[in-house]
Amino acid sequence: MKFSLTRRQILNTGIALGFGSLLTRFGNAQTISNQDIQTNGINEKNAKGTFLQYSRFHPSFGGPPNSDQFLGKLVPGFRKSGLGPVLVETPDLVKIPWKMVNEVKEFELRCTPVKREFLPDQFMNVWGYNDSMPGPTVEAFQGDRVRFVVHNELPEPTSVHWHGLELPMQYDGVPGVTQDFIPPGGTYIYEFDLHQTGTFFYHSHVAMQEAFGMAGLFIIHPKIAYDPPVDRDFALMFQNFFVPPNAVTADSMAMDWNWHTINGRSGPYTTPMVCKHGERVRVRLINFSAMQHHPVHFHGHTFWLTGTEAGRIPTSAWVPRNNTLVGVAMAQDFEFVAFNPGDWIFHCHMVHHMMNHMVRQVGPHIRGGFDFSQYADSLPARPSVDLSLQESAFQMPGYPQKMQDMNMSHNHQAMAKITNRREAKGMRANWFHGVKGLMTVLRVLPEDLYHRVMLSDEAIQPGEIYEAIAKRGYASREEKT
Ligand SMILES: [Cu+2]
Repeated sequence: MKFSLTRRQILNTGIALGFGSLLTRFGNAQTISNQDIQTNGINEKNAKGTFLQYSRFHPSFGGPPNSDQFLGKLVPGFRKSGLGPVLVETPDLVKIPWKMVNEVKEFELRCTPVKREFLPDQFMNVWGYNDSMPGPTVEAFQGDRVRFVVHNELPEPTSVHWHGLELPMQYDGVPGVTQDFIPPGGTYIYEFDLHQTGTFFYHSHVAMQEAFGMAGLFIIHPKIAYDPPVDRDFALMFQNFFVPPNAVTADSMAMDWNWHTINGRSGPYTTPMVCKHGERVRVRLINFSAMQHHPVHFHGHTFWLTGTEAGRIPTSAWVPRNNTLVGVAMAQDFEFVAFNPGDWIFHCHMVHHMMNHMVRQVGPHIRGGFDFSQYADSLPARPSVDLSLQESAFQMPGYPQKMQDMNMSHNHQAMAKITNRREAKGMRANWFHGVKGLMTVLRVLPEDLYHRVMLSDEAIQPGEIYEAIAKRGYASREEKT
């Protein structure tokens, strides 16, 4: 399937050609000969428009850059215009249910301690909402009136701030400034109208509680989907924590970090996002790290920045990127056409954010056969570092260049939690070696392979889907349509 040229594209092309003829007409010193054109690689075939066309099924330019189809900018998905939006998908997180009470959508939020499984069998003590960290996702529509009944089940006072929402002051959730603290065991009711749309979030307005994980996604859809409509809408929340060696409780006072989570899990436990070849996809990303900004990179595609934490960006101001910096408490919406079949990494590009538990080897764990009491009792009793444990001169001591504690040989059951998920079916056998910390995977699957992975229960061998895609390349759906 190819897109025909839009009127605007034809006009743009005409302007470019017209400029060339102007140069000739006015005898500009820089006349361009046919030979020059050939040697510069601007051959006739390209000039006639090879790169003006866009395909949703293979790499293509779709230019010139100010055209609507340039790198898929305004190329729609399969979903028709004028319909309601697709609902958001939040891997590894549930949505918060609501009930309609006198035409108000009522949500119940409990502020709770949470044991969150960052990696298989590695549970960390954090705080969140409704026994989840991040809290369950709030999904609402423009025009809704919402009510949040908030119960504080924590051992200390708290409050909830609705980040970015334009609401009556007394519901802004800042203790002291706009309300009293919600005491332990207490309840507070927030109620307001939603006139905005976009990627928002809610969080405790007690700083140390924020650093301890108390936040959640708050997605507000327009009643009719924005054009061009997307077929998939994913939302991710990035967070950082410091969990000291031999501890399972995050230290919210620390200025350091060693654990990174996407929707409450570290790579490779982050569940892959899966879409179909040719779909238009949106990924919403909120950075709720306490202290860290994240340059977020997506492989194999170019995405357009279509929204911020303040909502939709006008299309004239969209920016194409493959890596974009998302600062603390900022959100960005990425949209792209999933033209490129495969398993594509979606990750923060800070090298230290692409690892887990960087202090795992510090302290007793690096010296086998010793326990922590040897460190605590007396200096002379402390075991010395056995340098022979270093495998080569090029390996940094204490530095996790390998999958710390996550090799297949260590714990088959834990690895099964990663590899046995439906979303990871048919990926290469050792894919998890390349996915750590703030990393996840977005899989673009041709229709038939999508069906096998996501909808059928047939056994799929490791690498089977990867091999199928590598073999057939882009010739999947396009040939049928
Ligand atoms: Cu980062």
